[in-house]
Amino acid sequence: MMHRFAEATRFVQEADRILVLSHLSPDGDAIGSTLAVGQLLRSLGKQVTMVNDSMISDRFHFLPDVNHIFLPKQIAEKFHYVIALDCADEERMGSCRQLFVEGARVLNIDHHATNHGYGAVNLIVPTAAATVEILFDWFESMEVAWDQQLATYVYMGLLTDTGGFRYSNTTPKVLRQAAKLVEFGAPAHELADRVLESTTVAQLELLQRALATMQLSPSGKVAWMELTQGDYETDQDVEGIVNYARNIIGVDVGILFREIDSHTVKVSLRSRSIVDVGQLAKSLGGGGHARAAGCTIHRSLADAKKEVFASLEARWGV
Ligand SMILES: [Mn+2]
Repeated sequence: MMHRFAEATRFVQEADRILVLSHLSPDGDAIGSTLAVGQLLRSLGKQVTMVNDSMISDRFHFLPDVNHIFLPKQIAEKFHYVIALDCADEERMGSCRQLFVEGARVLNIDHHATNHGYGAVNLIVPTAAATVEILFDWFESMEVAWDQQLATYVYMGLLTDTGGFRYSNTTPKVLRQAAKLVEFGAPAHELADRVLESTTVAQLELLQRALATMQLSPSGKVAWMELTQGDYETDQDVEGIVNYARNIIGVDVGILFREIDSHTVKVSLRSRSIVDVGQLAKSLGGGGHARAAGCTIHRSLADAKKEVFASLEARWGV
């Protein structure tokens, strides 16, 4: 890995103007890694433009400099050097790709097992709990001077991608990194409170509607909920709802079916231990991790449900 870090460092050294981006509908790891790399590059005297395809969820608005992450349409120039963070593939960048010059060099830093290495330089570590875990090691290899802000960004990614240090990706290494980040000044309690323990009335009302639709498969191993058009206004309100299905004792797979329009359904998948929902999502044209994944199915809600249940039955017998 050390020579990969050196390659990444060289990539940064040879560029002066760098576009930093992450995946659409960014989560805490995507936003934390974008802001962390932005700060690192500025400290090295580089001109940095941070961009994301989607609006940043309100819950992250307290993070310093988060208002410097722009939408692609707000940026006029095009870039020769791009750092892509937490993006399993180029589609996940959304419209950010319009800001690349033809043949732009990409540094691809990610922890998704499905990432095939679309960059000129690739730092892909599928065993990492979060993209920020890789950044932590890269920064250490550069002997970066940590401050509270940088520690906050990196901690944010660890916190959210491990579900508050509860998921199976919470390794001793993650906890050691987290401990160091708290020593560097990351406000652990405040971050958990703002990001994991806070909700809006709209979010609770949506949860209420979703819970009212909860159903269990005959085996008791699959639980699902559905939201139809008009149930919700923003993607951010939907975050986390799927976990309520997976959390039921005895359930292995929790699913949220979300109707976007009469022939498009977004499917969020969570599993406890048996079903690799990353593989399931991939077979349906999506992606993700073994325990958390998603896909979009271009069918009616009823047909999308049939398709997912048929795959689960055929491949995992649940
Ligand atoms: Mn991630």
